[in-house]
Amino acid sequence: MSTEDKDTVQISASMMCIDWLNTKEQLATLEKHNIDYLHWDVVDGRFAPDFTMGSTIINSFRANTKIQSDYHIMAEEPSNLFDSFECTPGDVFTIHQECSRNLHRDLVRVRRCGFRVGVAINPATSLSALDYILEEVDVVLVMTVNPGFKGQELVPQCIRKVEKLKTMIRDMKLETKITVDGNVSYDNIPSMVAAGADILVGGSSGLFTSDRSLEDSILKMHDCINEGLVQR
Ligand code: S6P
Ligand code: MG
Repeated sequence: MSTEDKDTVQISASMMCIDWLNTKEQLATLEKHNIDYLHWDVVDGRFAPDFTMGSTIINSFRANTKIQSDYHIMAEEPSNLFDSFECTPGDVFTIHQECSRNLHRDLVRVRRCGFRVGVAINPATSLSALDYILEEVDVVLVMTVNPGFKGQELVPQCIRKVEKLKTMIRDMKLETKITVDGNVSYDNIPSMVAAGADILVGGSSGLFTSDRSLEDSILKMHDCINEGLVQR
């Protein structure tokens, strides 16, 4: 895909999958190829197992790049964390529908912090959970694996969910973007894009792969995106 078309489908680099011993070099490659977002998975060890990154690590990257941030907060009662993360215009801040006691109130607060507002839903969560909230959000993040870890297998019925969500968004004449997160692999990208994904989270199966350079992986992802776009 040429850089002129890159707005059609964007790439968000999952930073928990970066090569931690070569972060400076990898960040430069992401910038050189105009990667759209850095995807920050924040896990609290309660909503999802394991722990990932906190604001100290994230802010040290942010201070060294112009790439926008795409925060993915996998934490119970996310409102406790709203003030912990820095924001520049265009950054996306996504919280889970399953984690928030009062989703509407939390989304209003996220917007007031200056972020573009995102809601994430787990594989087992129905789209009906978005019925009275969709018009308030800029991005819906459809989890295509269960939250917590890299390197998991796609939950295949989530592709059907993306397709249905795209139809809902079109019918409601909204501008809401759809992010897919989890096992965004070369095999899965074409069907994810064909179903309507606008932002792909590149992790260990598409972007930070063990058998290709980062540069090659980016080019391969663009090829797969193009394959999906022709199927739309
Ligand atoms: C999972 C997290 C994701 C992963 C990413 C892994 O909890 O939200 O952002 O880091 O999806 O990618 P992959 O290709 O290893 O599944
Ligand atoms: Mg994520």
